Amino acid sequence: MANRLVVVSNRVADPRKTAAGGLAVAMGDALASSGGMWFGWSGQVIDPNNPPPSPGPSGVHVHKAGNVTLATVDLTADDHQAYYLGYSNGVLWPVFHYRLDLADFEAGYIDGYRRVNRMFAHKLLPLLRDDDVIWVQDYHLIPLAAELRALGCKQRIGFFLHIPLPPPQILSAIPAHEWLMRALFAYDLVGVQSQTDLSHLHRYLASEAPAEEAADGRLLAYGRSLLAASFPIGIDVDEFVEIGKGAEARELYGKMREQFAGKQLLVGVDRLDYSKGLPHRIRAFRHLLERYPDNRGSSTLVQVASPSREDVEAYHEIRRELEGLCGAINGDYGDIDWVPIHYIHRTVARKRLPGLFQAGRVALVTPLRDGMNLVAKEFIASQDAADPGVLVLSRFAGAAEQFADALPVNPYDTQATAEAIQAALAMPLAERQIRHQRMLEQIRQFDVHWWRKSFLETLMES
Ligand code: GDG
Repeated sequence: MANRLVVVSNRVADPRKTAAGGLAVAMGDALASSGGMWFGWSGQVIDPNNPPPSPGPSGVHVHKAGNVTLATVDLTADDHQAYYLGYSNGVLWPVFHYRLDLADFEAGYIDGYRRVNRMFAHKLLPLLRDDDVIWVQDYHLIPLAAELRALGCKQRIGFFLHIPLPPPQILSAIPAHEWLMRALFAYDLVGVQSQTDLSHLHRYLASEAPAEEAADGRLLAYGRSLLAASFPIGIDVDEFVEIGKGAEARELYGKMREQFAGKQLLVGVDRLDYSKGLPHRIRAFRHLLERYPDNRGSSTLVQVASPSREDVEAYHEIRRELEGLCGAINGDYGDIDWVPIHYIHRTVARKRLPGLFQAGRVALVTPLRDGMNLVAKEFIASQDAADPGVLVLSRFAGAAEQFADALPVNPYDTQATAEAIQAALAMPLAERQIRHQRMLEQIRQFDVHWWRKSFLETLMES
């Protein structure tokens, strides 16, 4: 692509550094291959009455990272509270994950959300070139294109939603839902993770706008047209395989083999987030020990729950609940020489992560809702094809649309989940091999390079 790529997301990461995962990896890959600019929040919260030395008259910090320009802006404490904690993570994140019960529709939040999106547009516009292609990421920035268009921006702008898009009945509980969904029409292309999400968008617009579908599949509403499609995000399979061959991963694998010799290991790796279904998963594991006592003394669950958004209240509760559940199982079932659950509330270095996946016989990926879930793909990429582990996967993860060869579970049904875990632990080698081979083909075909290329090509043709 000859045009310069400009990625805009809430946070920005240096693509040369080994990133923490998820979005950072995908964006780093997209930018590093073509060069370009990455614009977003610096991560700094400032006091407007006592600001730190200004980055310049524009208020934008600009750094070069190889062939990528990183341009970041600071947020005031009020903006951080209303835009980031309040609206993005206190309204959009819970509602888009079907958790209306956790949403806090306080009126002031949406003002902050609009204010920061407008501020982003004002700071970004002077940095743009005529032939730039702009790719906006995720729920923090839904109205950004509308704000840019209001300032006269004519460049192509695409949007990708990394989290699920809920059904119309849930979406329309957001007081400003119409404004939010109308804002999507300022984009030239809107991408979602799954066919399910896409069908929800169509149904919402058909009933609320109401939109009509044109012959070419575009949605016509609000006097405009919208091209929307699903682009399931993938991982960089080769990169993950390479990390898996590195010293740090091999060392962790070796240690785990030694520490858990003769045990069947189940692994879970998630941000500590209520969407990931961790308490349900722990209850299913308890049920497994109850229903299939042979697992006592022989099966161990290693659950990494990396700290996330600790300044949002709902996250404190899930942490307490999880600690209570794990402690109770270890107390009730553990023995001097066997601990059922190793629960780790820390971030494991990315270079070590494949070692943990390699040691796992079964991966538990059981979110209550997930846009995609990259951990499922990283687990498959890490397995030894000659003796692979089994993926137990929630039917409510976007990844479930791609993985017919995982063992599907309804995470709310803890008994059935326990049965699926037992089936995974008992699965014969030949079946494990064939399932793994087919899932590996999937993640290789639909990897992160495919995701980037197919989104950007569609945007350029739009
Ligand atoms: C959002 C959507 C969508 C986790 N713990 C550690 C760690 N991780 C890494 C994983 C993986 C990434 O973080 C998590 O990605 P997920 O896809 O599982 O989930 P979200 O963070 O919620 O991401 C999701 C994704 O965006 C991409 O579109 O798939 O549905 O919610 O890479 O490995 N990495 C390290 N230590 C940890 O402890 N290093």
